[in-house]
Amino acid sequence: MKRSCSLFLVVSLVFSLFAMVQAGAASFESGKEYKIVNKKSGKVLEVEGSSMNDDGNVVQRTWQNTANQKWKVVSSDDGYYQIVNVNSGKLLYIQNKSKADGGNVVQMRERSSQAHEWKIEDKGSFVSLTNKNSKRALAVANASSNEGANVVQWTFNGADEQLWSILLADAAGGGDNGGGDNGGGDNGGGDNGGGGSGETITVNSTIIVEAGQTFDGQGKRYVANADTLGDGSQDEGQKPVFRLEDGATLKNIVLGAPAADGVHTYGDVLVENVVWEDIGEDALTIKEEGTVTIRGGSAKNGDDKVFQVNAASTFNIYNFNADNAGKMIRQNGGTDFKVSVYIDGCTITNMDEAIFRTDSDSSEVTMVNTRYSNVGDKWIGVEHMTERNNVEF
Ligand code: ADA
Ligand code: CA
Ligand code: CA
Repeated sequence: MKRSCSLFLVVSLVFSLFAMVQAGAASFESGKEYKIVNKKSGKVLEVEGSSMNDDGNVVQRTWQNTANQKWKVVSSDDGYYQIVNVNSGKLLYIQNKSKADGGNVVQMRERSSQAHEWKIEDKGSFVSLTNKNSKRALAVANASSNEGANVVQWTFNGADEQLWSILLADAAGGGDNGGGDNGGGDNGGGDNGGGGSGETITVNSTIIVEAGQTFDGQGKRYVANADTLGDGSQDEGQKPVFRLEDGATLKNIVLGAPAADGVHTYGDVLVENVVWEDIGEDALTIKEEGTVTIRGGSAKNGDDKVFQVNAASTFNIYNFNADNAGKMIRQNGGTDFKVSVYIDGCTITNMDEAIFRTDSDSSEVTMVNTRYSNVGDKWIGVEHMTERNNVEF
């Protein structure tokens, strides 16, 4: 933790408990508002011009936190969902019940029709949305990353413009991480990745999420017992609050102070909607080889690193806000294994040294659809980098 900031612990939150609805691995809280972010563009699904009308067009645009960009995901029969625009109250729909590729996606008042129903399926770290009537997938037309590009249906082929993240609209990671040309918006002002009870749990010994298991904190705050796990200072050898085995998922967690040595990963893991209110020694460490995916959430106020990488890995970070630390990602000093970093739709601010620092000639980074400000040298020791559609502000 940074001393200057440790005094300003975030106001505790009161949340009501929501019924969880489940469909496959996807789960949405009734009554919660979500944004639906395209993988390719980083932009969100919106009703154009805040239309209130039937057939109002649905397009993509940079996240602006407006009601026409927020949706409720309501479970209907047999594992399908209706997707309701928060501004208009109308439902995501295929115009004229088209079953053709390119059929236009619009909003429509509730009617009894399968064209109002969507199946939401996990596709790796993203989801696809398939219309029940047409069996076609929600997609951005022509794989566009442009403002206002039309959203249509298309036969699913797994391309990035057909993949989406459905994230809580008020999560801390949801400030303004949508797109490269986003000039405004708030930055990581929220507090909670997952809704839930506002309860704080003191962790006395590391919580192990076993191989293939999911730990859903439902928005509760977890803090380390400083005596048994660590006080969140820069002392090495502190223990993690969570240990994720191969295939584990950690979601909807607030890590409060002290956060000790945060989260340790051992293999392929997913970390979704995890908010570090005050980074401990570091926020997360890749301890063993694997693909580590972070989706949504945020971390702030680290004395040194946010993410520490101690093993060869692929490290995907989507729609995450990192603020006020030494560097966002550090490959362990002096190591030469290969780390492939992919940063998409993030907001990164106030890094003393860099976004990624490595000593390895083989490591690489790709950064897209990301806004950043005051990040030091940006890259230190990085030999291979690709940057697209980012904005420095
Ligand atoms: C520092 C330290 C390493 C390791 C690392 C970590 O880089 O020099 O030995 O402890 O932190 O994993 O936090
Ligand atoms: Ca360290
Ligand atoms: Ca550490």
